[in-house]
Amino acid sequence: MGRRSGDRILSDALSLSFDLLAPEPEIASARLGERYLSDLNGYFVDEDAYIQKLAENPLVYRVWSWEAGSGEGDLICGFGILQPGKVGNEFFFTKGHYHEWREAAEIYVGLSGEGYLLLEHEKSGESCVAPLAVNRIVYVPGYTAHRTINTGNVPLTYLGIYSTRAGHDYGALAEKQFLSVLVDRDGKPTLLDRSAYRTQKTQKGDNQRSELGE
Ligand code: S6P
Ligand code: ZN
Repeated sequence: MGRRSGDRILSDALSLSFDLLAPEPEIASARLGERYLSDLNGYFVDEDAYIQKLAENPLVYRVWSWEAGSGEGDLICGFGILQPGKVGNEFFFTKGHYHEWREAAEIYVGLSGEGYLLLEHEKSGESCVAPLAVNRIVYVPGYTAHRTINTGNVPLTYLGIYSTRAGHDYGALAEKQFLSVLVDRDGKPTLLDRSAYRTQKTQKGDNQRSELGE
């Protein structure tokens, strides 16, 4: 049974059930993308820790994209599962992107787990983290790079809802990276300036090496 809306009949094809906490989640009629640690080469500050962890090459996240309609005014729903883990002191995260159509905003809905969205404005470079957890939504405005970060011990699951016109621009960030990093400092997620953190890491590395007499 359906009801007419514009040129489309509303039907079961417009409704989807999902369970991201199932042992092997499957989302019918959605496209699955997977990213392993090896897909995040160059993204984490601590390169030694990255190389070490690469031996296991864990799955970092899965995203299903459900496109119920492909017209200009339609929406895509992304279902994300981001695993817990760290590279050095940096929590596992998604690659992060701008939307190709810079004006396109997005709404994230937290379903389970604990984490944050790292947001960075393209023009001002201003950045912040917004908590993403159950019963939390985050509005990502246009012109804003966004990355999901899992700061908990269990998978972080969420929805991201955005325009079919949005598109993804990964290149701009792959080159310059986010200006901030979220690291575990004495058990607390702490937002730090990336370049300062990198300098600190390198100096520590040098000190450790000199302590070892290398
Ligand atoms: C899409 C939306 C999410 C991300 C997902 C994975 O606009 O923001 O569905 O695709 O969180 O992140 P990324 O940066 O690898 O696409
Ligand atoms: Zn997005």
